[in-house]
Amino acid sequence: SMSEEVDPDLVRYPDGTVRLRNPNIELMDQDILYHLALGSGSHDLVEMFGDVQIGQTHIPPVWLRAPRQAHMLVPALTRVRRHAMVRRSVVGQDLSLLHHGMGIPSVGILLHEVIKLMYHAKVRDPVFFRIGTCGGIGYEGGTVVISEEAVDGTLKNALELTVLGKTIQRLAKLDRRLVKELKSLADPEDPYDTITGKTMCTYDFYEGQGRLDGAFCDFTEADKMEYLESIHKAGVVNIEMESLAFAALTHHAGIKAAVVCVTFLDRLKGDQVLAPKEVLDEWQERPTKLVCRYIKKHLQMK
Ligand code: R2B
Ligand code: URA
Repeated sequence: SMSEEVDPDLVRYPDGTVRLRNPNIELMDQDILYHLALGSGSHDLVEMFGDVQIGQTHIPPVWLRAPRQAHMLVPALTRVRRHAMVRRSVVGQDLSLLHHGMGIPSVGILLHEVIKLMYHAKVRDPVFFRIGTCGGIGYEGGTVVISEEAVDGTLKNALELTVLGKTIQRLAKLDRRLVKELKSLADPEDPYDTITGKTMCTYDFYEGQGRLDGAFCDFTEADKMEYLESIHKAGVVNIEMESLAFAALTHHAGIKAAVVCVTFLDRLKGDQVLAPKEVLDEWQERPTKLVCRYIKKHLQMK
């Protein structure tokens, strides 16, 4: 059965700190956030992260080299393990999580631990962003897409996961006001479009996204185009591989979240990512720029 609307009292303490929907955690002596290389016993998480307001995941590696954003980013702390790197910026209250995984399982692991990190650190009303790349449906490479909601490959607005042998569903909703605010921060002078729409999230880059150029392909180009045109008609503007879990798990946790991705190609025109690396690197800075505008605006208010 589908998870219902989230009751605010279930996910927040009166002071705005994150309340976990898991009674087990507070009964544990310590909680090891294995993939973040942090632990509630080994680290003073309140001291380290208690003032965080904004969290970003899946920031492209180019972030580390983007000179215009460097002032946002001097790391106060870095922890590296297999999956993720946590960085605090000196300006303050934002937290970047660079992770190199791809797809729903990877971002799901990360979100469990980052949501728990917010709880242990007693962070108030955090806002999460996923920044990344995608294929556009009818939009040329370099277009910035803010997701209105995430849907799976059958256009269902929910994440399905199997728990104890049963399939459960969690609504993949995103914050509508945050979408509007981000859209308003797009600069008309930007030499590219910033658009909003539905984001399709798939379990595969090739067959799962209707590509003709994988190791396998059991459909025709006409089948592919019919499918892409049909999802385009249904309001899908881009396809990527993490938004469903990101939207569903943040919504379930009652955490305000947004997904901002840049298109690397127009899937109505092809399957291969043809743009040169320098061009892709510049495109990847675009969602980061938009989110930086949001961060600057909100941190200045404090
Ligand atoms: C976008 O790009 C990756 C696949 O190339 C995947 O992580 C995603 O969502
Ligand atoms: N990422 C995806 O998941 N799909 C694309 O087409 C491009 C980037």
